[in-house]
Amino acid sequence: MTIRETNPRHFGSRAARSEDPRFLTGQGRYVADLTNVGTVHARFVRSPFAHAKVISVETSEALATPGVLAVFTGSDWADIGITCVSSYPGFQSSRMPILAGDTVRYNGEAVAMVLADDEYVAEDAARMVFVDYEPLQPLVDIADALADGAPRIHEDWEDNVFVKRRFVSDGFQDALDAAPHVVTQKWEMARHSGTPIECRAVVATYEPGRDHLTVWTSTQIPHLIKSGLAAALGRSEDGIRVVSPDVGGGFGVKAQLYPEEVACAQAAIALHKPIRWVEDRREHLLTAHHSREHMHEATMAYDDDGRILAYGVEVRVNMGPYSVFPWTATMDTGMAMGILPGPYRVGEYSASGFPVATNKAPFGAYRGVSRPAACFTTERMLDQVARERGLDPLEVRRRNLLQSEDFPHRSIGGLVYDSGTVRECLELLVEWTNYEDLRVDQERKRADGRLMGIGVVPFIEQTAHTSQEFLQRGVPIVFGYETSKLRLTPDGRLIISASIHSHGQGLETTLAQMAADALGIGLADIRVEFGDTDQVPYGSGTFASRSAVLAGGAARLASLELRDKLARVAAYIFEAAAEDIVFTDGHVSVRGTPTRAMQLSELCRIVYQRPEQIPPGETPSLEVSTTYDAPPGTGTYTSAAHLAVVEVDAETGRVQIDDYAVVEDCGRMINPMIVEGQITGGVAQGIGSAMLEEFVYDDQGNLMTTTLMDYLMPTATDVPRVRIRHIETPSDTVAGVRGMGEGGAIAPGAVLAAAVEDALLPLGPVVVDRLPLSPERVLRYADRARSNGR
Ligand code: MCN
Ligand code: SMO
Repeated sequence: MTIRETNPRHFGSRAARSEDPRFLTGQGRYVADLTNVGTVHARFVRSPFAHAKVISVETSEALATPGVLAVFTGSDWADIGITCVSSYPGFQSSRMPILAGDTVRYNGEAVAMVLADDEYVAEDAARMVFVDYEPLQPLVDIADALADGAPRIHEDWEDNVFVKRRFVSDGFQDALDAAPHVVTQKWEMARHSGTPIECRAVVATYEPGRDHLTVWTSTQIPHLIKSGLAAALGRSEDGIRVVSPDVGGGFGVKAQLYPEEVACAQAAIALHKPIRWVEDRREHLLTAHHSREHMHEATMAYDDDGRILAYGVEVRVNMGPYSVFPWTATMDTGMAMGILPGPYRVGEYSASGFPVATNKAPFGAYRGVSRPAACFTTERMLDQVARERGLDPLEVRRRNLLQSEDFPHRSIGGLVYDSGTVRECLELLVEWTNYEDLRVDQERKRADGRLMGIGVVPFIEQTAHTSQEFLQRGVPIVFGYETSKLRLTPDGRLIISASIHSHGQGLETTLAQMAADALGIGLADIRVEFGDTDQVPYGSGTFASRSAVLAGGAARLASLELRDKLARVAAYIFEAAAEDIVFTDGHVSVRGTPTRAMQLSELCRIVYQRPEQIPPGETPSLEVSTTYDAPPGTGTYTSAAHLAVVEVDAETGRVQIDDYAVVEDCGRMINPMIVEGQITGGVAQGIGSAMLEEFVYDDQGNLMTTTLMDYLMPTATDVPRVRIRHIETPSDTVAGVRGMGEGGAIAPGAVLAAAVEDALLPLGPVVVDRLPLSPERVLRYADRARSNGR
């Protein structure tokens, strides 16, 4: 798409984030800040068992507690639930209850909801709901659920797999059979999640006179929550308004409909009172959807030079018991099957995907969705090839990477890579970090008995996934587009209403930067609003690194249309040609005739308030709504390469990250400072995934890590300064932008595992096959390396 250049002044600048003064001075407005008169507080009674029959729920003592208004149980709402069915043939459907009925299927599943006029009373009364459980055999791990004779999570299912999918290219088996070398290896990534600062929170009100429900909820996807609530409650969408105010981090965790949202809405309808539920951290760790628990069995056939001949992966993901809305239970397996070939030439490919139902908490999105696991497996496989062929890991990548001229590339995983500079990113990274010198330094350190390791990983980040991609994934809602509505006020200020949302990404700033230049308007004169389904156009929300491309693209297109209209009006007033009207710094003038000029605000006032002065046939309005659907394909792809240098202490298991460097190409950057912030934040989360974060369950399916004392997140001392350089290759989207919000989190697992494995090499060879690399696990790898080295 070609777009007229619009005198870039704000687009591309390192503008300070306009939302930050609000956030940094404690003036953000979150769901928990809402105070409605007469609010009723909700607490949930949650199952202490992973799998059990619910024999009875005794509520009378709780109900007798002064201040308690109501207690709901599964039998009250037996007909309400969340169902999300994939269109893949054979998909076994599940219904996520709002409150569990006769069976609980994970530790923490809500069994009853207690409503009281005080939060503490609600909490105390929740302890007086007595539930009689009959424990059933829990299916904790993937192996438990797949074992012969395993009990079924859902009685009407044939087995515990939501759906089995397989892809095998025609020549795969022959290539495998004929290959001179084959490596096979199992890879595992621990269950963890996004863990935003703000936990979930819901306030719901119901006006019986209008039969109207308003639900404030901390979500990334307000319109989809509305659709999901309408379906779950059997109500029409016009009777529901969903508002998501400031969101204190989403990271994917807030990109699905939760039973608590439905429960609060239903309680508001039942009681005709405002209902408020603010999740605590324990509930969050226990029940806000988890992610990442992948197990891959990979086989790679390669030639003497380390070139990939065939690649096969069986992907199993521990999904918990239910298919979540709107993603379905196939989100991670489907995405992995598509993206595993990554930026490499893979001629023959086989992939199977088994989303496995278990008695762990439900599984949803987390920054990178499946790609951290896919990147981990593919990159770790290449590291094994390198070692077996006696090649430098960098060299193996060079031999297999797609070249610039290979793009656009239809991957054997079924994706269409629009363009890419992954090779250029890798070469710049290698040159910039003096890779050859790092290897020399490593030799010197090894001679001194120090364990230094280097990991290097190129990858592509699929972003702004299009309708085609979502169709391919079999999800019930196809999210390919977004809408931005631009309105100029009579005093010349611009309001952008966007269908996406912002939860820390800086979109209040960057959407303004996308629209500012066409109208010659300053960022201080632009307000961006999101999150209120009554106020902003329909759209699916912020996930899949799509907001810059889709909502930004829509804002850009709308700004050009508004400019055209203003130019026609100004041309009429100035008796000039519309092409000669220029917009700069809040002024409208005729090119080359500076005397014929007026303030933008004056022009806007004329349109709205002196319609007799505008050209005949023009409407007195300055409002444009534009929907942008990204170009066909499966999204626009960002290229990147990450490098880490670590030093391992084999006595304590401590891994010190001495350097972390990133080169990426997300096309034209709207705001390089924000892009760098996104990369740094993503890498910090990736370091958490790689080194620390793990939901540990015992063999009965009880979650052991329910506080931030035992679920460890990275802090400032765990994250080095991330060094970043850019390449800017425009894509074919509006303004040449590619998404990038997840990329930082995709590679760190693969990079750090490679670096640790490399560091341990002087002790002996070992395969670092599982994350996170806790000190305990590093010590085990060191022991294994020593015994392999003997
Ligand atoms: N940007 C830019 N130039 C580009 C591309 C992006 O300036 N070429 C800017 C964008 O304008 C936007 C930010 O970078 O301000 C991220 O843009 P984009 O890649 O479009 O991603 P989204 O805005 O759609 O954000 C979603 C993405 C996802 S999927 C997760 S998960 C995640 C992430 O963003 N969650 C986050 N980053 C997060 N950052 C914060 N602080 N909080 C979260 O919850
Ligand atoms: S996990 Mo991001 O919300 O796609």
